[in-house]
Amino acid sequence: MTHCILIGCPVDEGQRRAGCLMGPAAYRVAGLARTLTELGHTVEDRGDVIPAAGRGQTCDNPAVHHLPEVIAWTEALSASASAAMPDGVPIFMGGDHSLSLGTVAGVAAHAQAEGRPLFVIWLDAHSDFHTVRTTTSGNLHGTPMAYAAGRAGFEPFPPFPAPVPGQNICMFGIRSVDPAEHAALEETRITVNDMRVLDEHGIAAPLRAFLDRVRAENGLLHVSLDVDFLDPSIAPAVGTTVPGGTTFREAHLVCELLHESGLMTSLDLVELNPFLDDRGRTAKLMVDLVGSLMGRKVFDRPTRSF
Ligand code: B3U
Ligand code: MN
Ligand code: MN
Repeated sequence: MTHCILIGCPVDEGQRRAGCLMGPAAYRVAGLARTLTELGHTVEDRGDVIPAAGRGQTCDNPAVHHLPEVIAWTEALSASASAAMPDGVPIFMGGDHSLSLGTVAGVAAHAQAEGRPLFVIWLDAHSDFHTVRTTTSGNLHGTPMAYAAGRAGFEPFPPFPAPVPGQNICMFGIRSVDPAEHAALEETRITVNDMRVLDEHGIAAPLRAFLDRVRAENGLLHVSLDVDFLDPSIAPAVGTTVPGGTTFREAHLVCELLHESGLMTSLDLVELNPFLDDRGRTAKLMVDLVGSLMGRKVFDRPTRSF
């Protein structure tokens, strides 16, 4: 039994397609709390985070938009995340992916205070490895992984507490990487399991290999689940659809393996744009995936003999 802490993060400023701010409401309507209580967990909904007003920060990259607002979200969400960590497993209901600038920062501060290493699993079509300087779209939802990894180029932001070492970061589902991100990733020890890897080896073996390392080092594990990790044919409610995503079955398997590991200590649900959904279908799928992440399964014993 886990104490699940729902935290609404209605962030919309990290991209240009309005609607992610309705994400937390959609998760509540789709029954996230009920799903968790039915699995035997306790649930506390801390409501939606309210950021302070932006303070007018600027940067040299003219493409970047809503910088002060995203910095204000980062500060507020980082504080909410580090406050929630000692109490249970926070589930951050987004909101676009720029919310992870704050959630991962707060989780990293907590991990540092505990003296434990932090590991991150990034389930996404994109690597989100731009900096404020390199982004060409100017959408800050394309930057949080680089911030957490401690890349230079985030000067207007608070310094990231205890950057996550590259070897502690593992990405899955990747199929859209910009040239600047590609060059920067090549300089790191981040494991990028792109769709080619998943097609060739399946998702279970690379995921188990990473989870073994988290376990061996007694790490905390933050999971960041972007709706576009999933194929747009099953999850249409997302601003940036990228064909060739994971299937319903692959996504559930990832979640089941994560549950079995017992290692996940915090979770982001990001990029759901309910305005683009088809009668709540994507919101319901995301809630079902959280069900698998938190223990829903057909049989208790995962590998039965045939
Ligand atoms: N890498 C591109 C596209 C992108 C990143 N994250 C999303 N889209 N959702 C960018 O704009 O930085
Ligand atoms: Mn993303
Ligand atoms: Mn994405």
